[in-house]
Amino acid sequence: MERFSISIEEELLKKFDDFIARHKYPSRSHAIRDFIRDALIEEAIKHNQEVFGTITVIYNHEVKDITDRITHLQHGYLNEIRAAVHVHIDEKNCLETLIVHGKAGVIKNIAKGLKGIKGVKHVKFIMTRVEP
Ligand code: NI
Repeated sequence: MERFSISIEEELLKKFDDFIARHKYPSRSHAIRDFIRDALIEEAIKHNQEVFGTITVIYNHEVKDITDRITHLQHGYLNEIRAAVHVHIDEKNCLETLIVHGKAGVIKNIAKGLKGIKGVKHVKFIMTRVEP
């Protein structure tokens, strides 16, 4: 590991230390490494790099043709959708989580496509990638 020192305003450092305590980071170094990775991942997403992610969808399966529409959309992304898990929430509602891998822009399009299907109640996605 390399070491480096940084200059920081006293008040900002105090806020940082409080943040670290609230978020249970074991050290300042650990927190800073986490922030750097976050920044690199955000930049990679902006530049449409390859990412891994999950897309979680909540929908009412009683809405006409919704299951077919969701399945049809997924078949359009054979290379990106690596796995899918389905859970029946109650009589009407389903939760499906897709594990995806591909260009960030394509992953966003999958999420947008799902949002546009009638009967879909909520879509949430996260993207990440391996950084050193
Ligand atoms: Ni279901």
